[in-house]
This record gives sequence, C-alpha cells and structure tokens, in this order.
Amino acid sequence: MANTKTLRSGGEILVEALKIHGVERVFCVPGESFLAAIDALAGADRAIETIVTRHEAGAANMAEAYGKLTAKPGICFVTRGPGASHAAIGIHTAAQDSTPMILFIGQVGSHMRQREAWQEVDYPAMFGGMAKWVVEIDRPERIPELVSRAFHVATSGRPGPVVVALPEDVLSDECETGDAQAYRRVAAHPGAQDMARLAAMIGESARPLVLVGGGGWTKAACRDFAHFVEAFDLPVAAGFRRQDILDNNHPNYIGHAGLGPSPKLVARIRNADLIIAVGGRLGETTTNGYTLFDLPRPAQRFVHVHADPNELGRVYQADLPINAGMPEFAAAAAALKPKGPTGWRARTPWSDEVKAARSAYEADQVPGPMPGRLDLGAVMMHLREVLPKDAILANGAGNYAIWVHKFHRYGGFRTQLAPTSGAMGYGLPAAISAKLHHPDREVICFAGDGCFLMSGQELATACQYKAGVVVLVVNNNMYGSIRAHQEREYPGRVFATTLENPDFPALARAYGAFGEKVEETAAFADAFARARAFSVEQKKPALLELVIDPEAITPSTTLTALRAAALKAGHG
Ligand SMILES: Cc1ncc(C[n+]2csc(CCOP(=O)(O)OP(=O)(O)O)c2C)c(N)n1
Ligand SMILES: [Mg+2]
Repeated sequence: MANTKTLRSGGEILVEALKIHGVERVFCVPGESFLAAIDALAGADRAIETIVTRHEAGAANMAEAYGKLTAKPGICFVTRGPGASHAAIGIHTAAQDSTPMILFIGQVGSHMRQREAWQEVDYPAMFGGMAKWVVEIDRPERIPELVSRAFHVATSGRPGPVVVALPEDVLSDECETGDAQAYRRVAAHPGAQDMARLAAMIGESARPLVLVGGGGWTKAACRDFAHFVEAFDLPVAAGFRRQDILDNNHPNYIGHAGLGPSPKLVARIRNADLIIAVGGRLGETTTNGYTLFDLPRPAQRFVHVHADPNELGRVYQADLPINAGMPEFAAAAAALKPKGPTGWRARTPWSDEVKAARSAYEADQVPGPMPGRLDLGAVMMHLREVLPKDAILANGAGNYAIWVHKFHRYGGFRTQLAPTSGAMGYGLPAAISAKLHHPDREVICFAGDGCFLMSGQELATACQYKAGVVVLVVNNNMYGSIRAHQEREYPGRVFATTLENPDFPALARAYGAFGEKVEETAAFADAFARARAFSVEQKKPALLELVIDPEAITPSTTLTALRAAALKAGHG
C-alpha cells in the first residue's frame, strides 16, 4: 500500500487509485474538463492503456463490454454535459445487463457549480435512476476513499454502473493523501440449508429445468455451474442474450428463452414441475413479456437465485429464494451430491426428457429456406463450421440478431457480447473491446445496416489500435425490426423505417479496413476467408456487407406474410 505522503494532483491520485484497483485499460474521448487526469494517464501509460474512441457511446460501450468480459469494472472517461450525454447509453446497458462499470466525468470547477456553467450537468439527477451510485468528488483528499467505494459498489451484489463526477479543480489541485488498497468484491454466499433444500427439491421433482442468466458470471463460476447441471443431469435453458454461460455444445443445453422463443422450449418450461432460475432477473425479454410464468406465484415449484436480495420476490414469489453471487452459488452447487453412489449422471427420471429437449434444440437450429439470393441461415451454418469454439460474437439490436442467437452455438464464457438492453450500435465497440482484450481470439461483429451506422465510426478506433475484428453488416435497407412491428400493428403503412445506405465496403476501405459486398450464398465462404485473412495479417478490421432480401424479416416468416396475417386479424 503506497501511503507515502507526497504532494500529488487529484488526477495523479485518481490514476494511482485505478492502478491499485487493477485497471489495465481505459476508454475515453478527451475533454478539457479532465486534462489533469489525462496527463496522469500519460504518466502511467505503460500500466494503463488508454484507448481513445470517436464517440463517447463507443467508449462507454467498450468499457461495458470489458466489464462483461472480465467481471471487473470497465472504465470510461468523458467530458461534461455533451460527453456524459453521449456516454449515457453505456450506463443504461451496464444497468440492464448487470455489468460492472465506472464512468468518470469531468465537471465544471467547484467555484462555479450550481450556476449552469458551461456544459454543467447535475449528474446525480441525470443518472440517478440508471446507475447504482452517482457521486461528485468535492476534494482531492477524498479521491482514494470514493474511488474505492465506486469499485466496491460496481462489483458487489448485483454488478452495475457507477458514475463519478470530477470537478476540474479537484483534479488539478494538489494535496497529500494516502492511497486505498485494492477493492474486494463483496458477495452473499448461499446458506447450507438453502443448498440442501435445493438438492431435496430436485430429488422430489419429475421435470426440473434450469433457466440461467443475469450478470456476475466468471469463467470459474461457469465451470462450477456445468458440474452442477452434469451431476444432476439438469436441462439448461438460457435467458435472453445470456447464451454463453453454458457451452451450447453441452448435451444439457436446450436453447434460449428470449424474444420470439421456440414454442417447444416455452412448452417445456411451462410443463416443468421445478424451475431453478439462476442469476437472472426474469425480465420482460426472458419471460416472453411476463407470460412464461404465472404472476406473482408461478405454477411450478420455483427456486430463484439472485445476487441482489431486492430482486427476490420483486416479480415472482419463489418457494426457495437464494441470495448469492454467481461464483458463490455455483461453487456450492458444484459441491452438492445427488443421490446414489455415482450421482445421477447415468440416468435420472428425467434423463430422456433432457435428451428430447436437446434434440428439439438441435432440430430448431436447422434453418429453413429464405427468400433472396443470400441466405443468412446458410451463412450462420458456415460460421458454425469454420469458427473456433472460443470465437466471440458481438451484436447490437435488430432482426438480423435473431439469426445469430438462433443458429450460433456459443462456446461458453465469454463468447457472446450482446446487450440485453437492446441497444443498437453496441456490436462494433463491444467487438473492438473484445479484440483488444483477447488479440488471439477471433471476434465477429454482426450489425444491421441501421445498427452499424450508429457506431460505424469506431472502425477508425479499430484501425488505430489494430483491432482486427470481422464485421458482418446485414443490409436490408431498413430498420427491419421496426418495420416488422409496423406490419404487425399498421399493416401496409410503411413509414420512417426505410433507409438509403452508403456503399458500406467503400466506407470501410476509406477507414483503411477491408470491404467487400456479398450478394449470394455461394460467395460467402470465400469472401469470409478473405476478410478473416486480412484481419489477421493487417491487424485491422474487415467488413462484409451481406445484402439480404428485405422480405426475409426473420428466419421463419416474410414481410408479406406478416402483413397478410395482420390484415386478416383486422389490424390497420
Ligand atoms: C439505440 C436504439 N435506437 C432505437 C432502437 C429501436 N430499434 C430496435 S431494432 C431497430 C432497427 C434495427 O435496424 P437494423 O440494424 O438495420 O436491423 P434489422 O432489424 O433491419 O435487421 C430499431 C430502430 C433501439 N433498440 N436502440
Ligand atoms: Mg436493417
């Protein structure tokens, strides 16, 4: 612990604190409001890599993705009002996705606070409903204490975002102060009685089912979780965009609940007599608009494991609520012994049901034909064949993501970066963050034509920092997801959803990236091989524009069919 008291600026004290708390990389767009912190980062450049992005949403999304990848707080620095406003999307995603993250914002000097000085914003008011904690530090002496608290709050219980505002003078003033020590994440451990009860409830059930999700997972926790489900031979469904907690090649993985879930999986979940919900909040997307379980008392026996006691009993009443962090729960679950000398792995009363559920999942992963010359289902099949198991797939929001979530088999923690918040523009910054963290792993970004242009300028960041990601832009010349809703609710009244797009490959090449257009299925494999080779050799991004037929709105229906069904139902 560096407690030698020398005169240091607030910026230096802050950067020292970041080093102490194990920060290896920060994402930022600079601003004159935190020059002293930037200068201190320059002094620490070898200890803390500073990634400068082209938009604060990019920086915030990269920090959020870092938090998802590492379970350590992703760190983002932005300037006052305008920077903070751009970065807000990362805070929202970190909140909904339960991702540890800290956003440091420059603030106007203390002597002019409360006058609505230039770019002044009241951050507790702005972020109060979104972040776990918002603080403005009023003296450099308090930086070690409050930054330590920020790390504790971001990582403890249900992880989430913290916002720290730093008035200009607090960063530039000098003082003598001691440093904190590295933070320690605080988590609840499940009680022995709870775990015994869980084992007993599994023993009493005929059709148990695990629904896994939420934040706070680590690689070790996922390994323990896999041991638990193997020992009891439990079928595991994943929550919306939480598909990488259990390797999708695992025989006990049976698919994901989410937007437009498989009807067979929904039926299985409804028909289960014991639900073990681990980690997730059981939000709107995972519960199919709160229709999956009876409210507030599910018909099935219900176990709910969550890191935040406030989530237990918030929507659903569980027979057995367990407040625990995911690593703590998974370790205790892995230690549970099922009945019998060799456990239940060989055969349980529900083993045939697990096999049937797995077969149904695999059958559901065979894409049917789709209109147009380029078949996205076939593209996904090719990727499943050629991508290594540890490839990371990132995406934002849009109907194109349905193909990714439905047909890809995520290879385990952490191979999925997808916002449960449904934020467009997330994929590219998340992919860049992943590539910076795992330069040896393949990182693929999926984006729609709409989604891509919400963060496409970060191709410049990828080029600058040699992040060789492969970007697949699925182009249907529209905000397709909204067009689909429009056809359902207002059939035939197409408005504000059509897009005229730039030449995506030319745009990519202008950044120094690889760019090619793919218009038919047969051309994809070779184009993808060229894109991959470029990204590896040049350590720069490669973009493929995948031109699909706008009719192909989901893997299972067309725009025309949606419209016809809505008209028949009397909408519009
Ligand atoms: C930041 C943000 N703005 C708006 C939306 C609403 N929205 C959800 S999907 C979508 C359209 C996505 O279009 P595109 O990326 O082209 O994908 P497509 O649905 O066409 O496959 C929109 C506008 C959102 N989810 N996030
Ligand atoms: Mg589109």
